Amino acid sequence: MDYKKYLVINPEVQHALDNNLPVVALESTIISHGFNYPENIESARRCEEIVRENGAIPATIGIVDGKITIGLTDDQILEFGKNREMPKCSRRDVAPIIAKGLSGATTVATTMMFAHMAGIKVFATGGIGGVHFGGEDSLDISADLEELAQTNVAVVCSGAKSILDIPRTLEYLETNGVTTIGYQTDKFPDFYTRDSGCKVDYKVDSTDELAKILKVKDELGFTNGIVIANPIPEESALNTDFIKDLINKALKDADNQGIKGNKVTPFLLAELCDKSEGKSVVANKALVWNNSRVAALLAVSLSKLNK
Ligand code: PSU
Ligand code: MN
Repeated sequence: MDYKKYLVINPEVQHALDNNLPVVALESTIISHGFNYPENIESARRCEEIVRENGAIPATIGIVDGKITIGLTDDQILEFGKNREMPKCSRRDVAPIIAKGLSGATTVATTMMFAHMAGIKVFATGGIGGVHFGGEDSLDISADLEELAQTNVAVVCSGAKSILDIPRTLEYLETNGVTTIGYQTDKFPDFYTRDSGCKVDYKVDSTDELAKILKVKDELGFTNGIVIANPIPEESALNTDFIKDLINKALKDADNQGIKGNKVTPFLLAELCDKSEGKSVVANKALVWNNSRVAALLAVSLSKLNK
C-alpha cells in the first residue's frame, strides 16, 4: 500500500508519534457541518487547547488540496469553519476527492481511517453516527459503524446522537465485535443526555484501566475499533423530554422535506440548534470538550503503559 505519499503530518504530531508521546485525533466534519461559524472555530480551538492542558498533542484531521492532513494549522481550521461548501467526506468519497486535489471534512469514519494510517490510537468526537430511525427499511446506517468494525482506533464520544435508533446501533456494533465501554458509567449516553436507556458492555473508572483493555485488544491482534462512551457533564445535560420533543419534530421535518443521505445528520443538528435557541449547541460544545479531556488522559495512560 502506498498511502504515505498522500499523508501530510504536522511536524509536532510526527515528533510525538516517533517518541511515544500522547496524541489525540480530532475530526473536521464537526467543524464544517456540526456547528455554525464562528462557534465551530471556538469549539475546534478549545478542543485542541483542552487536549494540550491534559498532556497530549492534538491532531485535527481533514483533506486539504488532495492531501490527508494530520494536524491542521489554525489557518486551515479557519478555512474548514468558514467555507460552508466544504464537502463532507466519508470512506466512499476519499479517493475521488484526493484524485481531484480537492479538500474535504472528515467524519468519524474517515478520521478513524486517517488516524490509523498516521499511527494515532485515540480520537475524540461528539457522537458517532449510527442506525437512523427507519434504517431497517432505508438502510441509512452510518459508515462510522463499519469503520468501527474494521479500524483499530479508540473513539471517545458521548455515545450516539439521540436522533438515532440507539438499540439498533448497539446491535450493529455487537454483531461487528465492537465493545462499548462506559467511562465512569454503566449507561450508554445519548449525546445531549447521560442515559439512553441502554447499557454499555463494560464500565471503567479510570483511563489507566481503559489503556489496559486497549493493550490486550492490540496484543490479541484484534483490528477493530472500540467505543469509549463518556457522558455529557451533568450540569450541561439537556432535559430529556425537552430534547426528545424537538428531535421528533426535526425528524418529521426532515421526512417532509425529503432530506436524505449524508444531509440528514447536519440537517437535524441545525434544526435542533434553531428550535432549542442554541441550547443544543451549548450542550454539544460541553460534551465534545469533555471528550477531548478524557481522550487526552487516555492517550497519556496508553503512552505510560507502552514505555
Ligand atoms: N458529532 C458531533 N457533530 C457532528 C458529527 C459528530 O458532535 O457533526 C458528525 C461526525 O462527523 C459523524 C457524522 O461521523 O456526524 C455522521 O454522519 P452520518 O450520519 O451521515 O454518517
Ligand atoms: Mn447516513
